[in-house]
Amino acid sequence: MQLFVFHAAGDVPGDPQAPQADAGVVIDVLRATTTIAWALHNGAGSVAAFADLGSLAEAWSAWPEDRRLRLGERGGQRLEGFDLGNSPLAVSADVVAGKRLFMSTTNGTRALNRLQAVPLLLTACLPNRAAVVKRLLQANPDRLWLLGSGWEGAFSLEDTLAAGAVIEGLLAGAPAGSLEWGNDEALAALALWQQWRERPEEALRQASHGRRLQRLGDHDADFRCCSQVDGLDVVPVQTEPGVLGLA
Ligand code: 3SL
Repeated sequence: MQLFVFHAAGDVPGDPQAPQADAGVVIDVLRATTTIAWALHNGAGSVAAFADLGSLAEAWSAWPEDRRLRLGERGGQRLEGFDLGNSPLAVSADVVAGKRLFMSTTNGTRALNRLQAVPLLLTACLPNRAAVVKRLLQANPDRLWLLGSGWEGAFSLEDTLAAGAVIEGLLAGAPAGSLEWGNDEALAALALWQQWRERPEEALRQASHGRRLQRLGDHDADFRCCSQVDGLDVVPVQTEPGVLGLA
């Protein structure tokens, strides 16, 4: 398995319709992929991810009213008129069970959109790291792309940190000699994780998006949730273009 890490959707090479990877993992630790994992764990039927709000509105209006919720965020804040913002704590079972979430966020859903044509597409966060690693080892793709969502095209510390955590898990579980570095970013991600693995919450808080969230208000519970490592046994998988579920 060749491992590649990209820091933002714009860094991914090639034609989005003909991706040169067998599997992709989208990561948005703060907070989109953490929210997706918790929503599906708490019984949401599926999460449909949209890069733009126009397509979201169209798809949402075609879905039965009693089985739909709109979840949206821009710049860290909930979108006007939406049912939910992008906090993993808001997607509790009483709110999301049996519903399709129509979701659009600043960076996470754009990253998902960029890898939509990859044959096996998963989302990862720190809480479901071990579950994602297990699924990847079972699938054993030749080329794996780990895509951090970044922030408006730029590097995000926390996403690359989690890419490093996934790589650490793969190195521990894969047969010796079966993993290959696809790019230097993958090696750098592992080094970043090794630096912070005992204090992930501190890393999230020091990261630029972590500081942005702290400026916006009290996000202590979100930081605690997003920095938990392992223990959440769900793997969001793209089941149809742009839609994630548990398969
Ligand atoms: O950028 C994104 O997609 C969001 O996850 C950002 S936020 O954490 O909800 O502010």
